[in-house]
Amino acid sequence: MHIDILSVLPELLESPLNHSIMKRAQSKGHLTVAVHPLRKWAVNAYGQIDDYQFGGGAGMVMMCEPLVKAIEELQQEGPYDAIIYMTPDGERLEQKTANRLSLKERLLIICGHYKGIDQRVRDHFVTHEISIGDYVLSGGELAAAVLVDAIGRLLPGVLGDETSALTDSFQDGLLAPPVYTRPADFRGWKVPDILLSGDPKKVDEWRHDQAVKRTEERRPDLLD
Ligand code: 6GU
Repeated sequence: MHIDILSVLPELLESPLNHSIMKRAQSKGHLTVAVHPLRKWAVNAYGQIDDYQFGGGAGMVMMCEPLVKAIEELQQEGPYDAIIYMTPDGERLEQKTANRLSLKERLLIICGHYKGIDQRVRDHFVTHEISIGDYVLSGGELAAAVLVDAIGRLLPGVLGDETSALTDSFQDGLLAPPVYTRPADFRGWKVPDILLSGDPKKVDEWRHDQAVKRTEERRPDLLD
């Protein structure tokens, strides 16, 4: 998969995308990510990319021209399967969104700032609008990093243990069960016997029961 990201603050995306699993995804060749500074397509020598909003009111709006020039130039490399705008008024990101997007080949992600981008870019270019939750961030970069991480770890071959994404919280509609590692007794706090029983069927049943219990307690909305 290839992901292009358009941003006014490209530095914000560097660290999260170049560590741990995202680093591995890229060095193994499953994923390429290119962050493009939007100011490259600024309308003047001052690097202007935003302007006052029509109708008045506080806050700047990201202009059509830099965004459209950037999108059209990047499209020369090949068509996008999705052009995603990160915005708090988008559709809330869920595991199924990440699953679906992980099947695509080429994505473009636009990070919003200020009051957001001119509506005409949304109308004529954007295919998906995504929010990462009901709170407001200063810009779309951290949200874009969340989205790329959620997608990147699902690409075949990225996770060491090929099955581990399948046992994540949410993949089966349930929260993940509790996990334990050595020692089996720490300060008298014991690991549940069943996990030491060596009976994989019993262990699976226990994990499923725990996942249901945890989901009932913490996220009953997921069981509806
Ligand atoms: Cl995608 N962007 C911004 N600026 N704030 C957010 C968000 C996105 N998702 C939740 N809050």
